[in-house]
Amino acid sequence: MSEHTIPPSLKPPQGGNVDESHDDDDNRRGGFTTRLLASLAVLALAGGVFTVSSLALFTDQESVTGNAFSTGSIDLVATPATVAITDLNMLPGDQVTAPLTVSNSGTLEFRYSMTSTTDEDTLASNLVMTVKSDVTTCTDATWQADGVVLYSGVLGSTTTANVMGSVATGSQAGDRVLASAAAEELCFNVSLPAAANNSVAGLASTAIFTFDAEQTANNP
Ligand SMILES: [Ca+2]
Repeated sequence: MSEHTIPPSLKPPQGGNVDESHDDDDNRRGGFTTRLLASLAVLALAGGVFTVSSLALFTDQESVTGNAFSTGSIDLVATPATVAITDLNMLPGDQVTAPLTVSNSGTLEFRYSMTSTTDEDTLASNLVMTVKSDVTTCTDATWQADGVVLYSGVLGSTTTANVMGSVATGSQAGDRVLASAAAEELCFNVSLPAAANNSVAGLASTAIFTFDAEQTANNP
């Protein structure tokens, strides 16, 4: 850095009238001293900036990448999606049997419950529906051979009949647990008892089966 030059305005007065009073002399000296100190302070600051920028430092920086987040999903799939079981023009003593597969297509384990809602109550309350798991062959002839009875009762009701488990959050009796990507086959059998009489002749009832799934984790 080149040598700093003190501006003439900051230099002490040269010569001057020796007859001037000491007070004036002192004021000029005081003003000069103040201006000189201020100027030196500015020069010192400027010099300081040059000094910092000329330092060489060792540094390091490390980045931790990939801190990703996502949420899981609950996705119950019932197959078939419609007309899982049907029988028209039934007579007393008739039955129909058909499988329905419940799959977990989400990424999280879930537990599910099932209800049945019908569009009338008379025939629905006379039809007997049985739902079983673990049936080897789900047909009229073989559905009773093995498996576990999950439900046996009316086909449903207009006010919604509970078939298995509970739609209430949390684990209740009858709730069924399925891991992600798992599936289970339910075997449905609907019969019109041989004792059915003319009071249910000529009726029709359609049921909607509703499955409700909920996460099992953080949901005791
Ligand atoms: Ca539940």
